[in-house]
Amino acid sequence: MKSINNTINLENLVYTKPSLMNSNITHYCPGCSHGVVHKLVAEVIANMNLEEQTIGIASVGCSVFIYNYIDIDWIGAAHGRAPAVATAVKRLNPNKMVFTYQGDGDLAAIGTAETIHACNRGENIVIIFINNAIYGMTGGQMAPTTILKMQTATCPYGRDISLNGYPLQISNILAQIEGTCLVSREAVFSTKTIKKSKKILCKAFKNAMSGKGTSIIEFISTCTSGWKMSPIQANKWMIKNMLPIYPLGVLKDK
Ligand SMILES: Cc1ncc(C[n+]2csc(CCOP(=O)(O)OP(=O)(O)O)c2C)c(N)n1
Ligand code: SF4
Repeated sequence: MKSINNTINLENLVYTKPSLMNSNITHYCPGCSHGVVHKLVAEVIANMNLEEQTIGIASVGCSVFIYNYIDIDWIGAAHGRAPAVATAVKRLNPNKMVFTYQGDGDLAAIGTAETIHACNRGENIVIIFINNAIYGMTGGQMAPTTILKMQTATCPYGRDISLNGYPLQISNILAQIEGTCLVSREAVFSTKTIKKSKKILCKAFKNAMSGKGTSIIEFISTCTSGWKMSPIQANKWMIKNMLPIYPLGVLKDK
């Protein structure tokens, strides 16, 4: 990293690999949002000089191997249990910055109880929530966040209210809980959204360090393989179909 920076003109620098991202090649599909969010997380931790103080809780789903890419301390949690594990880690290490990184299957299906109760206790942690409206890792099954009429492996005719209920806007529920201090819905499909996401992540990490309560940053994300779309198609589809159900913006900031 240092040798690259030493040989380029820093004034003209528009992109560089975050210092905390190692050279392992990620397993993500082209066009998947996970990689972009990983980069942001790595950048923000380094910018805030929290490299030695951060403990990430990896969950189950496509991002299960996040610990192979970002060089900080990690613990792997069983599917859905990341907020419970984060609770223990933060309580035992109050000076550490503790965050979870979870998909919508992990956070809003099997882990609903852990998520709600960690927020209700106001644990001083950050929850990074990747909502791609599908179970990516296991082959594209319906998630609670799947939008109406969206076709998945387990609702091939499209999500139907009478059979499957409504898409779960779980961040709106979490914003109602007293223990949460920051709940925001973001995305990473453009320079503008990426810059905004970085700022809000920084705020969330500061909250966790100053004991303000639980911060949740939801990223409306693409799953090119699960949706069976090219990266460009997936981003266009997401903007057109997901953002009306999951509008971007701050839901709570106290
Ligand atoms: C207790 C348990 N139940 C089910 C599974 C199978 N499983 C692995 S990943 C996954 C869903 C992943 O979807 P999501 O959390 O949305 O993450 P994504 O892969 O889309 O990033 C499931 C059901 C498991 N590993 N453990
Ligand atoms: S299956 Fe979906 S969520 Fe998983 S890496 Fe591929 S695009 Fe990303």
